[in-house]
Amino acid sequence: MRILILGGDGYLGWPTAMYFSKRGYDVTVVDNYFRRNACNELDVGMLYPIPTLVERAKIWHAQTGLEIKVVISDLTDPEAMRALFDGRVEHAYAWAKDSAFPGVPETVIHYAEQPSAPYSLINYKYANITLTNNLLVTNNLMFALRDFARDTHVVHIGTMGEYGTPNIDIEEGWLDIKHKGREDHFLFPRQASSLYHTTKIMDTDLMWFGVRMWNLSITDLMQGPVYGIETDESAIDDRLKTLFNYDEIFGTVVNRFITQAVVGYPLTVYGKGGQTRGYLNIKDTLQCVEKSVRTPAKTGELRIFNQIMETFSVLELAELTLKVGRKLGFDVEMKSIENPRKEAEEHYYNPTYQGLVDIGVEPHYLTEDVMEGMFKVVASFKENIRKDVIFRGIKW
Ligand code: USQ
Repeated sequence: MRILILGGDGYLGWPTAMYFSKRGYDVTVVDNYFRRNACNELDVGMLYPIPTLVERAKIWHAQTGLEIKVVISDLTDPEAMRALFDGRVEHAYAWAKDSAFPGVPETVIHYAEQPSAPYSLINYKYANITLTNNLLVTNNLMFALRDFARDTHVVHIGTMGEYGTPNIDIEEGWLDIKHKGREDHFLFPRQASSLYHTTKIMDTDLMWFGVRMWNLSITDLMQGPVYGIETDESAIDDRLKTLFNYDEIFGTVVNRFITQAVVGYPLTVYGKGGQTRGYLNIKDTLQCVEKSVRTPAKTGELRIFNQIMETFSVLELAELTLKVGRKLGFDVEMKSIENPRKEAEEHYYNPTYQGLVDIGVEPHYLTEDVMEGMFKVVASFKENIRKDVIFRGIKW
């Protein structure tokens, strides 16, 4: 099966590319280096340097004999997107053993988005970059599918943040509503708490439009914050590790807390710490995406799964980090700091997350052992950790 991964250089994109390549899929990755460029521009630091996407594909090939084709292009340009489906000459590989157009992909995995809530609220300029990047890429994809590939299944990464923290149970994407004696089936009410999350709501709306108008087949995975570094495929060569951010802008909370613990920076619990979210290991992102690819949405279906394995409050995560860090001999403290975000710090949170398990996903959990493993990897790069990028206080 031919798989096209949009955003193949990111935290999830590169591990996904290796995962599918290893399992015999014909993988092409596309990226415009947005994440690397933004990290450089904003001077956020990363735990370790990573090779370019072409270098990674070559290392992967040298280690496994498998080919991951690389295209460097900006998918906010509709022609760049369309070239991936119709094989025009503009479709130029930055690296491929065989540069012939492989044909229309049977599956597209769409990660090509600005993924950070704080980035989207730095100022109006970054808000606009987030809006234009995320919405244009998704809309360009919808039209490329309409014109060239209506049978192609799309797996898109959405976010649990689309739902916000409502005072009712969160269903998997849809809700039956009874009103004045009549009943209908609607997208679950969405209320995002950042502009980034708002673009994901708009993505869902664009995709739902494409499904209704053109009978497209789409799976939208509402994912919670991801943690982790290693996957089975990266274990074969250190240079294949995914990028790892621990800064305020691109780092997610578990990865940040472990890094803070390693350098003795008091864990940055925002406000009361009662913010509860659903979390998952990066290995489970790969499993969830693969199961979704293997059991695709039907023609004319927008299928939504909540992609989380367990829920924690920020305080619970800080306490776990404290316990594991101290056990390993690190000098760990936690400190509540004024919350730079506008979000509920104490709230009801009861999401449903059964759909992915029903199609065969076997969850990993954030146990003390798993966290210990992450501590060891992060500690091996301790000398690279920059305390100055851990907190800068981007306000909502
Ligand atoms: N938090 C802290 N201290 C920190 C960092 C975060 O208390 O140092 C809190 C935040 O205020 C928030 C929670 O931890 O309540 C999660 O924050 P996060 O930065 O890990 O996650 P978030 O900004 O919500 O975004 C991340 C990913 C995004 C994805 C989202 C899933 O960056 O791409 O969509 O997780 S979700 O949170 O379910 O919307």
